[in-house]
Amino acid sequence: MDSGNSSDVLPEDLSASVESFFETAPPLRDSSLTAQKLQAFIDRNSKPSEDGRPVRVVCITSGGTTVPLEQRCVRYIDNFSSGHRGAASTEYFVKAGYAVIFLHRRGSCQPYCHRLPEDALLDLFEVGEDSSIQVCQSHSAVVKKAIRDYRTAVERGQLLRLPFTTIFEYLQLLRIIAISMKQLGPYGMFYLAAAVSDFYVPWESMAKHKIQSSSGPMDMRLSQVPKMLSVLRKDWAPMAFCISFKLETDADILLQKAEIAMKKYQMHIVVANLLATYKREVTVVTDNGTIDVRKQGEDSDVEDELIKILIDRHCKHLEQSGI
Ligand code: PAZ
Repeated sequence: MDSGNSSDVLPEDLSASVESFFETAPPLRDSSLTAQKLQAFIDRNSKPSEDGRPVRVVCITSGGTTVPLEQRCVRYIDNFSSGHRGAASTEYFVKAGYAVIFLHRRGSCQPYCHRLPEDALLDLFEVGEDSSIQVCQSHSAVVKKAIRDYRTAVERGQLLRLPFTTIFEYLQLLRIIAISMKQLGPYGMFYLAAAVSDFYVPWESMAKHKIQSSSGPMDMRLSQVPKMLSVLRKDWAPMAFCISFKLETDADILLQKAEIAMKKYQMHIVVANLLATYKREVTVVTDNGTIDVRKQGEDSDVEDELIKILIDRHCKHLEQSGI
């Protein structure tokens, strides 16, 4: 049984840096509207489903966070992530009956849309002689499927999309989501695939206006972003099932780094992937071994296999939680 003994107190220095991060971050725009939408989504999905079983809810994070260098931001540091993994994973979780909170970078890949042809949007349509607009025959099957799948997910109340751009927005939203999901206990899951900045410029020490090149070469000191995974596990949603991702470029250190992250942040699973191969293979790292997951064919997604394994582990987590 997961006793929630991950809810030990946080080290004092971490608590202080977390508090200072949130106190000094620029406030979220529309935070009360977001909180309302989130609560309505969680309430709807806290009720048992038609088969009498409680709905499982997963928060999927997707895309990279930015670190602004100026308060009126012209320049920023970015993190590598197209959002493809998060978008594809959302579809597989929805198909398996989960409700998904899709916390994504604005402009990154979206569930169902990313299946559409990569052609320019306007190449998908044609204007008929009567001026009606139609999808070109060559693309109609794929467009119909994307629309149907998307509408079904939304109509069944299985998909809530929340956007972020900066590290400040991302962490504030993650905190609101996690605290709202606490009530779901072990039925809640976090699938943290976003590429999150490790360093940032605190808002109060950030240049207010565009940094001028006429001032010559620039020296910049970045602060460390507090390790929020610990806070998520210990404080925000201690009973939830937590999966984080580890991306490396050096195969020799990947598994070791994933195992360290798993222990340090008390993750249930860390999914390890290499920049050179992450689209076709990942390794699931658990406290009792590793599982290599590969995509099964040219038209398949590695996420299809991955999500099956994670759902199986989540079921075991529910059993161990005495549910
Ligand atoms: O978004 P994407 O499909 O282009 O890439 C996914 C990924 C490589 C960002 C993800 O699998 C991942 O490893 N995220 C965590 C990155 C990190 O270690 O910070």
